[in-house]
Amino acid sequence: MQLPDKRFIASFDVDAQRTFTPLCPDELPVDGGHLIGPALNRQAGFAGWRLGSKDSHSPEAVWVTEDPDKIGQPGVEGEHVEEHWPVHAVPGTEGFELIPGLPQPADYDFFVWKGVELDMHPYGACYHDMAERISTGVIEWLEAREVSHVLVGGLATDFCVKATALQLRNAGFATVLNLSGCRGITAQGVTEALSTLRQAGVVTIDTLDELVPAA
Ligand code: VGL
Repeated sequence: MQLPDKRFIASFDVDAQRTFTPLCPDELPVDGGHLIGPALNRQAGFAGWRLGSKDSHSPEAVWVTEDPDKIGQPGVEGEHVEEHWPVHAVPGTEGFELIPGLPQPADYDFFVWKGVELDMHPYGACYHDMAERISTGVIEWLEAREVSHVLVGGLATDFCVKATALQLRNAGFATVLNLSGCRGITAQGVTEALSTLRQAGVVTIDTLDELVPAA
């Protein structure tokens, strides 16, 4: 895929947090999630801007469950929460931290902390609510800089990465999902996510070698 000048390209590290890796086995470990740092750093090298997001959840959130049968299952009343999950991404704990090798949040050009309210658990990083009414500012920030292309990676492919890529595509950005910089929770979830994303016009690439920088 041919890319424009770097200043029109942003790179997005979605929820690349230890909570979604085997470093935090009691939270929401995703196979290989701790290994994507180098791929995300390389991805950022194709872009003029680097954005990131973190899940930022209370252990008292309404969607918290310890029942393994409930994890990933719907059933919380209200429009802002779709599924139950174990406690994860709690500020002040190891799981909240970015995976090894990434910059600190303060070193990104733009950063989103999401899911702070007890009854809100958004997946996408562009809106605070599931109804996609309250912007986190990502889209407006990119538009203000006339960014046209967004390269996306992070955790997990089948939830927050998928939702963020769809939101960016629906906002009109040429959106590229870098599969070398993502890991998913389930194989079936990833297959379904990729199908949905491709139908929406998101370009998926297996490796960054498929990108051709501007001359
Ligand atoms: C995520 C499940 C629950 C994600 C967050 O970041 O993909 N998945 N919470």
